[in-house]
Order: sequence, then C-alpha cells, then structure tokens
Amino acid sequence: MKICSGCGAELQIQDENAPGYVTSSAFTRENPLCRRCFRLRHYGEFIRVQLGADDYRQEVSRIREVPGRVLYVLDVFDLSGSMIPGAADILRSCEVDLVVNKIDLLPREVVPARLEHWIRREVEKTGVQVNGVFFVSAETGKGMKEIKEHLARVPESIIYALGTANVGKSTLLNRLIRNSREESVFTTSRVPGTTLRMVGQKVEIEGNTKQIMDTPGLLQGTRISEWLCPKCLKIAVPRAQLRPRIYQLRPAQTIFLGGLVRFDFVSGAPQSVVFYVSNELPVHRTKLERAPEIQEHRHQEILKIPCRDCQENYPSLLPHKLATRRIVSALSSNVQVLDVHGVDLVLPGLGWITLFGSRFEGTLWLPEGVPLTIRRRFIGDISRLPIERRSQLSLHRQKTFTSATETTFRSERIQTQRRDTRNKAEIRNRSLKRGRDH
Ligand SMILES: Nc1nc2c(ncn2[C@@H]2O[C@H](COP(=O)(O)OP(=O)(O)OP(=O)(O)O)[C@@H](O)[C@H]2O)c(=O)[nH]1
Ligand SMILES: [Mg+2]
Ligand SMILES: [Zn+2]
Ligand SMILES: [Zn+2]
Repeated sequence: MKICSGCGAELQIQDENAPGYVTSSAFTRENPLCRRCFRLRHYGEFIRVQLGADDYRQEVSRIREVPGRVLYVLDVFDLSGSMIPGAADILRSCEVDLVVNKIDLLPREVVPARLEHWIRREVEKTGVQVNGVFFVSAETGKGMKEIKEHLARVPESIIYALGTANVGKSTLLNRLIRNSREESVFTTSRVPGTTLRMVGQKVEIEGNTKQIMDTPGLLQGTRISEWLCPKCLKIAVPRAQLRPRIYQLRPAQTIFLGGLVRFDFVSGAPQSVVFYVSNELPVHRTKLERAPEIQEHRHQEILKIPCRDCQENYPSLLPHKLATRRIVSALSSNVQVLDVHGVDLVLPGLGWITLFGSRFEGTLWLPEGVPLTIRRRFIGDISRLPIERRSQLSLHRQKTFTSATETTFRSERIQTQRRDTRNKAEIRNRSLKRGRDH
C-alpha cells in the first residue's frame, strides 16, 4: 500500500474525488504527493475532505497499539477547542508532553510560562497525565530548541503529534525535520482537516534517530473556524500578534464580529470591553435596535464575513443571555452569571471577549452548535498567575535540599578536620610517649 507522505491518505488512481487520488503516471514515481496535497502546496487550492469522528478515533487508536511519546498539541488561542474528548483513553499507554503552540499570536505582555500551571490543570482535569509543558511557535521556530533537546533525551523512539484539527501538528513536525530538508514533508494549511491519516517519517533529532508520526486532527463541529472557506479563514483566524480591540461600550449597543458572532450590551454601566480576535476581522458597532436589520439584510454590505458561499452553511446565531451577579438575582434562570472579577467569553476558533466585571446585562449570539464557555480572564488574570507553582515548589525543595546537603557536607568537613587534628595529636602524643619510653 502506497500512502501520500503529505497527508497520509492511501494513494489511488481510480477516483478523482476521493482522498489520495494521483494520476497513473505520478503513481509510479517514488514518494508521490496526492493531487490534493500537490494543489494545496502549489496553488493554495483546498479540497475539503472530512474525516468523521469514528474514523478519527479508529485512526488514532493505533497509538494504543504502538505506544510512543505523545506531543499533545494545543492552540494557545483556542484552548477549549484544542481538547480532544476522550484523550485520556487514547493516551493511556503513553507518556505525554503538552506543546502549547502559536504563542506568536499572544499580545506582548503575556509571559507564556505563567500560563503553565493553569493549562496543565485544565488538561489534567480531562484525565491526561502530563509530563513537560512546552510553549512554542511552530511558525517562527520559537521554543523548538527546547523540544528537540527534550525529545533527544526521551527513551521512546516513536513520537506522535496528537491534537484537534488546525492546532499546528504538521507545522510542528516539519520544524523537527527542517534541519535536514528544506521542503516541508507534511502538508499544512489554514483549513482544519488537512492531514487525513497517520503518516510517519524518520528523523535525526540531535543525533538520535526517531520515527515521528503526524496524525489527523479531530474536527469537532463546535469551532467557528470549521464552517469557513480558506478566504474567510484568512480574515477570521489570527495570523499575527494580536492587537486587543478595546471598545468603550454603552447600554443599547451591539458589536458584530463580522457576521460570525454578535454581542449585545443591553443594560448596565458603560464599560470597556476587549475583543481578542484577528486584527483583520471586521468589528462593527451599532445601536442595539438596528442590529436585527443589519443581521438580516445588510450582511454582505456591512458585515462582509462569512462570504456568500460560507453563509449558506453557516449555522444561525443563537442567543445566550448573560448578566453579572448583581443584576441576575432579578432575572430568570436561563441567564449565565458572570463573575464580578471579570471573565472571558470564549469564541472557539475565533478568540474571546473580555469583560471586566462592571454591571452588565446582555446577550452573546453564537452559531448553533457552538457551546458558550466562560472562563477566568486569560490575559491580565491567568497570565499574571505566579510561574508554575509545582516547579516553584520543587525549586524550593531543591533549595532546602541543597542547603541541607551543604550543611551536612560542612559538618562532615568539620568532623573530618577535627578527626584529623585528633589523629595528628594522638600520633604526636604516641610518638612523644614512645620517645619517652625509649
Ligand atoms: N500563528 C501561528 N500559526 C501557526 C503556528 N503553527 C501552525 N500555524 C498555522 O495553523 C494552521 C494549521 O497548521 P497545520 O500544521 O496544518 O495544523 P494541523 O494540526 O496539522 O491541522 P490538521 O492536519 O488539519 O489536523 C496553518 O495555517 C499554520 O500556518 C504557529 O506557531 N503560529
Ligand atoms: Mg496536519
Ligand atoms: Zn496528500
Ligand atoms: Zn467564505
């Protein structure tokens, strides 16, 4: 069986529309790419092939049969969308390191190491035991040296990259190979669902030979990015360091993030709201009363995205009511209560909205199928947590250990010196005595 080294699909010459298609002349070549990978690399043309959730599970369950080291790759910009449901089961026979990718997108003020404790805990809550946590940008190469040094040291000879679609698994593995080759081995693209099957490659990492395995990404159907075409993705998915979009909002105002998400500020105190979304995504502010009309009739003209083609498949927006605790007591029960210390409203695959806890009542409209996730403020709260408490603890233990060892050494040295002095004195006394005796 011949497989495409770019996406892992089984190569075939029968069906042009099925994964792994190549022309019969290309088929006879050594290591050919399938037509989909070829077109994607050379013309940026994307042919969408969906790998269903069952196929996905079947494919990655091979990790259980041939265990290795697993790099569980997360997109720092889409952490909730990066968690694979049932990951603990897939990973039960492997040692796992977390690779938090795309740190180049984080605003400058964020020190990634400060996120470690929280991210580790979020993943461990899902039952996955985590060894190391690495912060990288597979795109720029930042942090790759540490991963390479680590992988060169681990005993496992097989290394898997596992993660949901689009977190950057293939880009990361290409980085591990790049020293020896210029052209990318694994096909990457901004459209979730690029890699189709498991596909491997032998590579020298710091003098150690390892087999690295790329895996397909899970498509969850719960991320806004999964309904967009490549053109829309170029606008909606951040590609450069984020510039937080800060808006001073008053009651009865609406913010549209393109036509992808709608945020209504119904009542409360005028306040700053920060939108952490792609710098290119059109943000449109309007009066609340005008919002339905814009949403219904002026979509292409004002909101621009999703494009006409994507709009046909884009789920309709459903309202999620929100209010801070102070107001909520007077409201009905289908209202999400917001912490008065501020929260992030997560927009899976798109970014998030930060509220700072001032009195607020409003509605977040998300595409049907996208769950509402509310978390502590990622920037300015989680990002200010002290550096990994556990490593601090072990650092502390190490310190006391070192000083204890030093004390032991010191007292041993003193004892030895005393013993030496005693011995010398004894020898002297003995010889004196001997002299006297003779
Ligand atoms: N900004 C940024 N983008 C990245 C980084 N790593 C990958 N990307 C982009 O993320 C997108 C997805 O990358 P891939 O490597 O194809 O992701 P994948 O996890 O292999 O995706 P599937 O094969 O679909 O599961 C591409 O547009 C990459 O350019 C990174 O460190 N920073
Ligand atoms: Mg891939
Ligand atoms: Zn291919
Ligand atoms: Zn589109």
